Amino acid sequence: KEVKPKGPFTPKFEDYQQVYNTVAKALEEHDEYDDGSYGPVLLRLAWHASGTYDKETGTGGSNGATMRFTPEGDHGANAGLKAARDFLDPIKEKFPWISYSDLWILSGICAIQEMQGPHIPFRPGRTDRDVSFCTPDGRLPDASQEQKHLRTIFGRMGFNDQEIVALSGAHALGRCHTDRSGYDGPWTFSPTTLTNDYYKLLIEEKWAWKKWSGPKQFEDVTTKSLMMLPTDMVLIKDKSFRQYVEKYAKDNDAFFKDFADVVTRLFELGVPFTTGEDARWTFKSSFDEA
Ligand code: DDH
Repeated sequence: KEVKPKGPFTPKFEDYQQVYNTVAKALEEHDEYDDGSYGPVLLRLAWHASGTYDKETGTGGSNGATMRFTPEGDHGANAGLKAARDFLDPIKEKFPWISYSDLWILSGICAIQEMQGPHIPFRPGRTDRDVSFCTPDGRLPDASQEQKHLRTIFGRMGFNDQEIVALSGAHALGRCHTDRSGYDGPWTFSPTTLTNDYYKLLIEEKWAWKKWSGPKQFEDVTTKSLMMLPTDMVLIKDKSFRQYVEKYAKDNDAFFKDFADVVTRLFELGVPFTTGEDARWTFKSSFDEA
């Protein structure tokens, strides 16, 4: 006979791991999407939920999941992220006790780990907020800009040059869509596996302006099948950024370590946790030994 727990349900690590496993299974099942995975767009959802943080006012960040609402959901930078939110809806229905904001971050972590990236520690504690907490447009980076813009946008979140470069390695994953950002194509030849190829390609390939009527972007001269945004190229033009591109191009372990550290911080921006950093958990991925 089933024994129902008394009082409110307090989810534990095992419960969150079950959500993780369900996201991982859905990723595997829906391999018809894009390059074979919803992983990149799930990661982008978690990043755009978090990257609105402003350290001066404490507004924005991954607490709240306010991208569910207009106007934030309609901000240009968030075009296409409905695909990720819709993907997660059935999972939210299955686990009604988890907040959207915890679910989006947990799913971003799941996406990274299931695309063979490093483990990203997680702690719950995000609560969903109403439309009045939507952030103003313009807090996320604009791909047509230069180093000054990158330092302003990421500086507002609290990140330095090394952290900007480490975070940008996420562009090993996924692609640009003409019907979303206007840009077109993937950055690497393996857009559903996290590697340091983004840095290697930046340094080793020859890049030239793509000749087309779309927004200004770069293409690789050899195959013309890869792309870089103007903001990506800034990372090798600017001396301070470039030293980290060179470091990560040479050393995938160093990239994975720094990426895990900075993404952990990114995903916790603006969250009023009642637990300490020692309360973070690490989810088991499909690649880990049972
Ligand atoms: Fe990004 N990104 N991103 N990005 N991003 C796009 C796609 C993806 C910028 C612009 C774009 C980060 C930083 C930057 C991912 C993760 C991360 C697209 C294409 C544009 C444009 C969208 C589309 O058309 O569908 C700019 C500018 C910056 C910057 O200035 C540094 C960071 C920090 C991350 C992260 O995750 C930590 C991912 C993943 C994608 C692929 C999405 C997809 O659907 O595929």
